[in-house]
Amino acid sequence: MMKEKLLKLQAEAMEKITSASQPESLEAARLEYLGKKGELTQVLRGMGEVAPEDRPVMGQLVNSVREAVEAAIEMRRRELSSKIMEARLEREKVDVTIPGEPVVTGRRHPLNTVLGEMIDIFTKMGFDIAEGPEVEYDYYNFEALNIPKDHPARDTQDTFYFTDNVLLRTQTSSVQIRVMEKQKPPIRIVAPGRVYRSDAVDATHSPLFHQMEGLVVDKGITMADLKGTLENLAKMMYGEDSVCRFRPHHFPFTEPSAEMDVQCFACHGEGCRLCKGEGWIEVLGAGMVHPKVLRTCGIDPDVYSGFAFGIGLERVTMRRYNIDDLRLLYENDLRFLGQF
Ligand code: 2NL
Repeated sequence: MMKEKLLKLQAEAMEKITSASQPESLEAARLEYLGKKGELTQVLRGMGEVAPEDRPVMGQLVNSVREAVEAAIEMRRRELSSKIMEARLEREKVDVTIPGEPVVTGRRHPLNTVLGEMIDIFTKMGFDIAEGPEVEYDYYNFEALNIPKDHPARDTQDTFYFTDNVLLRTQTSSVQIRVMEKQKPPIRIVAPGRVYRSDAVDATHSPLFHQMEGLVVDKGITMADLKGTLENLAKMMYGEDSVCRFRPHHFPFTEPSAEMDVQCFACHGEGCRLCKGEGWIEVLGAGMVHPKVLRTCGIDPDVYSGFAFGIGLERVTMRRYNIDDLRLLYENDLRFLGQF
């Protein structure tokens, strides 16, 4: 009687265990048979009613049923947890071989790259960066720079005027005049920025372009300081082995004035397409600040002297990246800008 009951319980338990599809239903089955109030536990409690001579056999039977049920539960537990793991692995599967989506990133504009490099070079040489207004008084743009009323640079053909006295700056010298007005020497500044000239647009002209001017004023500044500083600039920009030359020139605001060339890095002075057969490439204009300019700014030219220079950023950029048309720098065509 009891044996039959036990075997029936075992069959029932096995059925529930193998059909349990969740850890929760498996645990419910375990409690149902092996828990404190479980069916098998009850049978074990009832052993007292079994005749003493039958107890060893029945005891063994109860134990073997319990062990079989426990073993089945353990097996099913493992099956379920590996099923759960498999399902999870499937769900969280990542195919690391799928090619990545290209990320479209912005780029620095080539003019800005060149500007950044030049600011870096001058900062390392001890220069400060100075800025000033693009809408400027005639006085700061021309008058203070020893450019008289009848000078061709003041021709309305070249300059955008708002009124007789207010204009768009044609060079960033105006920034440097403002600094000299306010600050006592020593002065060591570069003034980068937008400048404007009333030019028709073509491959080499634009009404808006960018310039970087530099100014050094102190006691005992000579042409040797000018040459040393600008040769250093050329070496930092074009390489340690670049060769420079200075040619006499004329600017109203410097005396003496010069232009600096670097030897063509494509042909090393032989003459080629890049340098248009010259062997040299013009890089900048410079000179010793005119005594009249210093005096106008309240600096005594008998005590102080200085040098100044101006560099066109577009020219440097076009040379650097082999760009043959200035307009490409302003059109913001992403097919062009994406190349740098
Ligand atoms: C050029 C030449 C130059 C200066 C700019 C300057 C500024 C002050 C006083 C004296 Cl406040 N000079 N600037 C001097 C020489 C040349 O630029 O070819 N620019 C594109």
